[in-house]
Amino acid sequence: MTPAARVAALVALVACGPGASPRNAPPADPPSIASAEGTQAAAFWNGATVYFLLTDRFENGDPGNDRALGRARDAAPLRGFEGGDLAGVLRRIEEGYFDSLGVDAIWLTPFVEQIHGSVDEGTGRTYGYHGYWTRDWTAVDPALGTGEDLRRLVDAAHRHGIRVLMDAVINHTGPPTPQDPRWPDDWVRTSPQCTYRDYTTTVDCTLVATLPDIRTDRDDAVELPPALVEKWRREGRLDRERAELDAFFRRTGYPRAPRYYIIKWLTDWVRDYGFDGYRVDTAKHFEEAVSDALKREAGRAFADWKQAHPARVLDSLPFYMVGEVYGYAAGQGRSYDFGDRTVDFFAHGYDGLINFGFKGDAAGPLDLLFTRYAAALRDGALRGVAILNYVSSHDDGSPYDRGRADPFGAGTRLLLAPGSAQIYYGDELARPLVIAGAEGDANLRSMMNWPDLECGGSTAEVLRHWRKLGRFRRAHPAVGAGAHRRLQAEPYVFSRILEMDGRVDRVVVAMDQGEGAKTIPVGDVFPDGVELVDAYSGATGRVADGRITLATAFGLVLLGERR
Ligand SMILES: [Ca+2]
Ligand SMILES: [Ca+2]
Repeated sequence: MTPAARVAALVALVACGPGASPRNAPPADPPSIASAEGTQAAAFWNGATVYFLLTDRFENGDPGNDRALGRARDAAPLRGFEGGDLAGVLRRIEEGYFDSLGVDAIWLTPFVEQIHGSVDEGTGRTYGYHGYWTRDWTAVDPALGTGEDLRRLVDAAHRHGIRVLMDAVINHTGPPTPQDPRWPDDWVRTSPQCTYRDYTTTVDCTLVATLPDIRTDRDDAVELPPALVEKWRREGRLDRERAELDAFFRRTGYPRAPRYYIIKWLTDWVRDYGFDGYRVDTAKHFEEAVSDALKREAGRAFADWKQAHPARVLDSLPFYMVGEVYGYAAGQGRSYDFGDRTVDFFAHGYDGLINFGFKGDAAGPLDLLFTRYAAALRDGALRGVAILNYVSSHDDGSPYDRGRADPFGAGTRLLLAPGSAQIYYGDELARPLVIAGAEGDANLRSMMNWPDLECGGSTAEVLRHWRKLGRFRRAHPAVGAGAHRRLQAEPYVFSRILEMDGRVDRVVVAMDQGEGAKTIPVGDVFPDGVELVDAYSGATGRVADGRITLATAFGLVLLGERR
């Protein structure tokens, strides 16, 4: 791929779709973050918008699967399966909901088969509706749909030029219950519980009391758990699964240790369905060798999928892995401190990390945040890697603006910040984060508030705001990945410029403007005579004397060249 083609792929994001010529990445090892391909990938992902949703809580596309597995209806409020499913996500993809928000990638909560029973961790009886309580890594949970539903979802997303990130859990199994036997002792430990004092008390321990910790440290061979053997025999696929495992271990030469079984199962979804990346759960609770191997095998699986489906390949971007290192903040650079040891997760398979510092940074001066983030990502400690910013999430009980007092301001901050933007489902509809009767994280996970949108009013206005920003972001990778410069302090005006191999994307953003006529300095970003369009209002004008005058009804102006 020539440098110019690489830039075209980066800048013309929307143009990447079915029918684009396949450019298969070299299959062997994933590119290192220091490589040219890695730099291109970091620019893409920092400019990208990722939509994170809980499949069970987004849209019920198939009421026929709501009672799958006969799970009891005895959960505490918002702690059982609520009916959302893969068919519901597919429906929204096909109707263009994600396109309308400028979404580049959808991150689905884990869809693999969950425990059938429930546990109470002190916040009420809870089922595995969230997907983080695995029972079988090789099956789709029937309450969310079928393998065919999953295939349709990924294919439809790709047709829309949208990538799909799978949520990969490797640190723990689901909790044992009367219906869900504990995995054998050579697979898991059930004590001690993590105390987070140092590396060992974060890694070699159970995350919470109920979650058996996979023995990711072991290298000696283990047998398949008897319960899984029995399940697969019942389902008529035991021989096939065993043969596939034999082939995997023969090909890779890995020992038959627990982590490699799970890596085989996780990467099969990539090879068979074409997932474009992983969001890796609880990344600081297992050894770096695990993420190294997971990335290596996922990269191979992705290359295999591309080779087998040339017509469906989006472009040459390599497999992407973003980690959840709980508490990591962009300000920490590349060192996460366990107390007795620091780890550079970016050197162990992760192209990006979730930025738990954004919500705090976003509460401070905006130009300070923008200046620091852009500098770190472009020329500083985070050069060549990505961060994923968020204002709310599924397990952050102290999000930015918990009361949804200003969903417009939250959208402006998130979607104009350097780095990837994570829209958590409902951020764009001001979905409430405090729910009467709900305990703990259930507050953050209500059913998507589509009815509020149908009512119009302020919810529809909030969505319009997020859509304009999201589409501006998608059209202009400079927003998330470009160099930042303040052009005026008050009212605040700034520019972002992304140069890649001779092609340049430029934007100027003006905030806190009054309604009506406004004059915005564009510095030397755009030469006199150039016609600019304001993506927020649709107004156009020409630059004269280093400024542009427009009349719009809004305080926010999003300027780029008319294309
Ligand atoms: Ca359903
Ligand atoms: Ca662990």
